[in-house]
Amino acid sequence: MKITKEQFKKDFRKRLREKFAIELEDSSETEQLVALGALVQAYYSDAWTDTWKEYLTNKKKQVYYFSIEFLPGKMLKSNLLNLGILTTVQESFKELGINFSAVCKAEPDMALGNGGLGRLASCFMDSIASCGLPGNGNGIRYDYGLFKQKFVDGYQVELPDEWLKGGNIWEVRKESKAVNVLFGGNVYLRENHRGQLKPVYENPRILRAVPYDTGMLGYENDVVNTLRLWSVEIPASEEYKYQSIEERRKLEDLTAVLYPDDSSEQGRVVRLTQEYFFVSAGMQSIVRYYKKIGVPMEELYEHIAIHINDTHPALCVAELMRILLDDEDLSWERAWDITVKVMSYTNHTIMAEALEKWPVHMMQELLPRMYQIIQEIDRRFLEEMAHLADQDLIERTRIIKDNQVHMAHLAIIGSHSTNGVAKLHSDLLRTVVLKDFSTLYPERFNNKTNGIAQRRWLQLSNEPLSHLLDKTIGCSWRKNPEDIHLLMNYQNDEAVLTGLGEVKWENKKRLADYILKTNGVAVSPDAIFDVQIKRLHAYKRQLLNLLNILTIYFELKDNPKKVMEPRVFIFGAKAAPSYTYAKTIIKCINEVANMINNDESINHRIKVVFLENYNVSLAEMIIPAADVSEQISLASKEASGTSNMKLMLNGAVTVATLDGANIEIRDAVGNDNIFIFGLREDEVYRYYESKDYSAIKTYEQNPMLQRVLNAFIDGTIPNIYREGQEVFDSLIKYNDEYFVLRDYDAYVETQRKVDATYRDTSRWQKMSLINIANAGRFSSDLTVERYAEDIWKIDSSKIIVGK
Ligand code: GL7
Repeated sequence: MKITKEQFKKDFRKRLREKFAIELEDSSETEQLVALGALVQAYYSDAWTDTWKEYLTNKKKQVYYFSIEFLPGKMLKSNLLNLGILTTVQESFKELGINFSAVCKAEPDMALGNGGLGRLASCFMDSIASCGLPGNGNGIRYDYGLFKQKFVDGYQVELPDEWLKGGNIWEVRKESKAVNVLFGGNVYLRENHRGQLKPVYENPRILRAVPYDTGMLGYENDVVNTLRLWSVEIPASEEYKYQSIEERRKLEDLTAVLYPDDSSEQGRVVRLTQEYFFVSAGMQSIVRYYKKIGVPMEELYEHIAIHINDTHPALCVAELMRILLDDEDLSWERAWDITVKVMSYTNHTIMAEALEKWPVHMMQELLPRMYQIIQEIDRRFLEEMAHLADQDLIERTRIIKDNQVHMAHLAIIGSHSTNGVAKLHSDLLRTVVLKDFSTLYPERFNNKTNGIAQRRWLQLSNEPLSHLLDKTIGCSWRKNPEDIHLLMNYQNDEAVLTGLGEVKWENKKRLADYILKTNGVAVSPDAIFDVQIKRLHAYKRQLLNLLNILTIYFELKDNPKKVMEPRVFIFGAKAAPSYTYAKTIIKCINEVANMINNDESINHRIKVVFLENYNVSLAEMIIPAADVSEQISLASKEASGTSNMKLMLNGAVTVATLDGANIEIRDAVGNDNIFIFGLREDEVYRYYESKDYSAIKTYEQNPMLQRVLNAFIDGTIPNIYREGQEVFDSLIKYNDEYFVLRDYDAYVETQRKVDATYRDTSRWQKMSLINIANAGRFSSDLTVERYAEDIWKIDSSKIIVGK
């Protein structure tokens, strides 16, 4: 949109008065934020209405992305950028004497997700709108986002994230679109007057699902799609049943927290309830909308695509069947045919715990109608496959077995597409993890390598680099991410390389200031900034990083004159509250940091910094400042990774195992511009088969490794009496499940190469440039276009929205 500064300033003052009966001069940053949010919303409200009307009148096929997590972070700057008024607002604020960054800071981070999976969903929302694709998100409006992490004596402490306390400036409550969702009770089938079998519900618990919609703005294209998040309420008709506050609260708590503690049965019931809650509400609202376009139910798949993001929304399959059978009177065969054509599924991990299974008794009690339908899907699956010779295969792939409902099986059998999120991951799905299914349905399997929204991860979070790119290769990269490749023409241009160095230094300085403020540790922007930011998980091997840090530390202690570049090791990671081993690692990193940072004898050559409360906003500050990107998961375990792409785009050079999307990054930049080390995935599998890995042997044969590991248990690292032993045991007594020791030597050696390469400044800057220049292919715009074309069959070509 176009707006002059004068007009904007007038509008803004007016909004402040309308909202708070206040003059600009007396307003607080939060009031300014709320007024600006309301104004921005007013600016895009026409485009929002035009967008859905356009979809409606042209009966455009739309995708609905069902995800139990969305992780948008702050949305103000992104909305301003996409509306095309970011600079206007920044300049106007300056003229008004308002601190724009402080206003941005006042916005809470919307963190309705844990990590990569939720963030990917939000990158997709941005890209779907920016590519002009008709698509919407469907999820849960949690009252509390992902916990706030604090460190107390080096331990992780979790505090509630009350992100809604000051209200959410972007959401619109859609009272009129509320639906009821039924749980529990008894369900039996009875013949109606037309001879059809229909369910009769006895004593169900009825919950009201109220949607809150948020506009998802496309980049300078007047498209505004919808993210619909559901919140639970008690329906008026049921009020009388919940007279005590406690009973009410128990119900209302259903959408309170993002990840109920699944170590207890009660927590697991809440989680399953949440899953059905947002699936049923979303599905009902889609069908209601569909009926408005006035096309027969049989053609549903020509107008609607539903995407199941990981197994959490897998009940979409059974719920659509329920609606088509029970409410729309379709035959099973017709309903099934439609359902399979409508649904598609993405698998995001090969870790077994993520392939959800629910006990039969739980599903029966909580979701009796769902269970009946799943039983019938299972029965018909067995019938359909009965002709196959391999009866074991059928047993392995059926949905209900061992008294459990296998949600991934439901998702695969009930959809036309199953994809992994990087080439290697998709290959492993086909050949190992879901091999049986790919034997049954080879045509359903495909790969869609993840991507990242480059608007947020470059244009917004790294303005200095963006300006340098504009100056060097023009501005087309802002719309067409692959145009960043033009930067390759400057790989030997001294001025550009120096410019890149200056940009990086500026970003490092900003991060250094933040580190000093938050951690009280002084670090120099001249040091290598070595970054590992991701959830804390044993397979991601933050521990391997720590072992290398200790190695360097001991080398420095032995030889204070050791030739090496100063380095700052930066960590950001949250551990799941019930994952004690991950918390142990956090404590160990923090204690090593204390020990090293306070040891004057090594002359500040290395520093270790663990930043608290890693989230989207913090990522936006760390990533532009990174020199080295640590992507060191055990090969085969990280499905894709997406911080690897963000760091590369910002000029960090990757130290990586050949895992997930690291392989595609290697292919993009070439072996000379990345540091690859460690076991390959086939070697990992060979070890699993041969069972001849001995961690203790590795330990015994390597004196430095011994010294490093002993430091965990001999008091060298202070204050980790219990934790040190736990780490030591995990490696030695329990034989090092993630081959940390096996990869130790290779990793230490590679880090030495990193050090030597960094010393050659122009070589390093060239590597950095090549990484930036080749990151365009990891734009989520391209990823969603592939989903749109191959899986969802939706298109943007004819969209002409608004003016
Ligand atoms: C994840 C994968 O672990 C990660 O590798 C991938 O990039 C991401 C998005 O596809 O999905 N799976 C998962 O359960 N989480 C992830 O981040 C939390």
